[in-house]
Amino acid sequence: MGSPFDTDVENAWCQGCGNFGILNAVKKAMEKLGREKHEIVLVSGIGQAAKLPHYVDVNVFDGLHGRALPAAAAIKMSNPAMTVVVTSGDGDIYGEGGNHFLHNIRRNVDIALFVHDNQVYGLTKGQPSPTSDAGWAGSLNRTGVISGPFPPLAVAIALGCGFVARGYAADVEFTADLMLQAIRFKGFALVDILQPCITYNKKNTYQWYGRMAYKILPEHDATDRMKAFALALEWEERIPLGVLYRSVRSTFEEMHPAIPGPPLHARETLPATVQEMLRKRTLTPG
Ligand SMILES: Cc1ncc(C[n+]2csc(CCOP(=O)(O)OP(=O)(O)O)c2C)c(N)n1
Repeated sequence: MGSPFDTDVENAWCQGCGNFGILNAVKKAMEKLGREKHEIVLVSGIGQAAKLPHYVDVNVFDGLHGRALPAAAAIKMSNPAMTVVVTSGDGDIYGEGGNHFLHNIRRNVDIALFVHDNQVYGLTKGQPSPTSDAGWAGSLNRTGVISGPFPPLAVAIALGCGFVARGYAADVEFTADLMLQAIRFKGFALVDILQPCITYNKKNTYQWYGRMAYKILPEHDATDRMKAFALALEWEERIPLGVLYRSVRSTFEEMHPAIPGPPLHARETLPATVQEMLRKRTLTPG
């Protein structure tokens, strides 16, 4: 059955790719969110995962490689009433965009970030990504990865990210529910999603994730940061799915003195104010 968020853009993903489950989950979450299409913007970087916004009928912005978050932050700051969601790959966000990942969490900009974590650079045909398992050997790294993997959830918790969760592309309903919670959360919210890449990652397959992944028990107290941290570091034998950590603090938009008030497009620009600014600027040496 179709979704009101379908587009007629031709899909470029491999048949059976984990990205399809994530796309369906995004559309389900959008349907349940109950906001108008023009109130939502999907932002991405570059990669196979970063094509997702093309397939969802809302406002979209494709940033440069690794630069989805700065664009998303600017959109949110200039119009805080918008629902701003970033969807992109592990290479894009944790590699090229790693610095933006750290500092947008630290600032607590109210953005929901969904990472398609296939542990490989898919679009560029199989190089290891920051989350590739140590020892993993792909078509472009035949002797295996030497470095240990970047632990996104542990890093996010360490930085005080208020909503930290993990989904799984093969469990669409479960992942859509995490996405909806992340979008409704006030502050930076991360959902890292296990996403099998059937073409370039022959280790972390549907079977492998299916064996390793388990749902966090309902008794888990998501406000307990140390317990959340311990869960975030689980990987070698079992991979926890669900909300690991939850805590609320003021958002960047709430704290920034210039942001509260009407959105930028609705503010009046008085020529006299601009002239005064220019006059001061030309009088200021340096
Ligand atoms: C500055 C820059 N460096 C490198 C590239 C080449 N490049 C395009 S996509 C990509 C990797 C994307 O990997 P990931 O984010 O994991 O997404 P996937 O394709 O696996 O979904 C790279 C290295 C680029 N476009 N721009």
